[in-house]
Amino acid sequence: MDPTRDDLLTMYRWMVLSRVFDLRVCDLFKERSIPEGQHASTGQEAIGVGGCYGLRPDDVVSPSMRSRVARLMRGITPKEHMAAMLGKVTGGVARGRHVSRHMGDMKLGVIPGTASIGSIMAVATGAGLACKMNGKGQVVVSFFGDGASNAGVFHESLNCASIYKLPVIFICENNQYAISTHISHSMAVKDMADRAIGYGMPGKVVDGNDVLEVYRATQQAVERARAGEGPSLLECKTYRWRGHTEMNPPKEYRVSGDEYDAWLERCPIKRLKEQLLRDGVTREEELAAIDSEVSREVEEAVQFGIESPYPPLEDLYADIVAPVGAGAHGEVK
Ligand SMILES: Cc1ncc(C[n+]2csc(CCOP(=O)(O)OP(=O)(O)O)c2C)c(N)n1
Ligand SMILES: [Mg+2]
Repeated sequence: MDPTRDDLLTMYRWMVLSRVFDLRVCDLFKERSIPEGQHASTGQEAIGVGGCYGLRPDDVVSPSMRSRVARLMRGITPKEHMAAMLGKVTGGVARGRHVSRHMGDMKLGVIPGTASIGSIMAVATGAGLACKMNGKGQVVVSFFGDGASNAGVFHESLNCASIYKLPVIFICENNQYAISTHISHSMAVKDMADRAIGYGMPGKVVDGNDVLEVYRATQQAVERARAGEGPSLLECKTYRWRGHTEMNPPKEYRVSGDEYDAWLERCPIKRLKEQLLRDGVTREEELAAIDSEVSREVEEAVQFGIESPYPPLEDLYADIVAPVGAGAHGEVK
């Protein structure tokens, strides 16, 4: 379970890809090239990466709005993802006809998102039931926000997953805000992970800005799930760096003046980088080479997206209703 040098550098690469992709999308949004509001994951990269790294290809992931990197790690390419952002026909299975935060691909085990906050947790729980029935030891990783954890569907999903001992790892990205509401106004407990007691499953508080801590906690929960012992709840504490969407100012409504700068200091990428250098795992030049390669890959993705065509008008109603006899689309294989 201890990550090798290769693992560490690959995790670093995913985190940088997430950051560069994210910030480029924010620029494109400001230039009005992107037709949807953007929910940036800047500052939260360690959760998606630590939660997905080391999963089996046949496992299932249910990304939240902020764990975009989960889709990339499961095999949706940066080109496809960027094209989806730009509403282009090359943007994955929905061919540019959805908002990209709902992007999924069941062939890659990525459950598409839903608009109603938290509701996807019920779908992830259902996928957990499918995994259990398949009997192949697959697990589901379900990402969601602190705001989502206050919705009724959180209770229904965790209760159901625990009763049936489903192999689901519930990962809360507690970035402390739901739009403009701070958790102190919406949560009666200090640690959301304490709620796990009520569902008879392990609950753990994790430093969400430490990719290795997220990775280790997830792997422990994955082992338990594969062994048929049921679900776990991980509360990854982190901070939302930007506005709820790129249409909102980043700093208004923060509860305390210095929290913002203090959290920026805890940047998960800076932290991993410092650790890798301190431990002699790598040198500045090797990390700089990864940074430039990632920037090039993102620029190629932007170019690809910009040059791709929009979906044809005739496609507008395609795939809304399955043709008779088409069979189930989107089952867990
Ligand atoms: C049922 C429902 N209520 C309200 C909304 C509007 N809404 C969209 S995102 C959001 C906040 C989500 O907060 P959180 O779960 O903490 O996720 P974060 O944005 O912080 O990642 C809300 C209230 C919604 N989409 N669905
Ligand atoms: Mg939140």
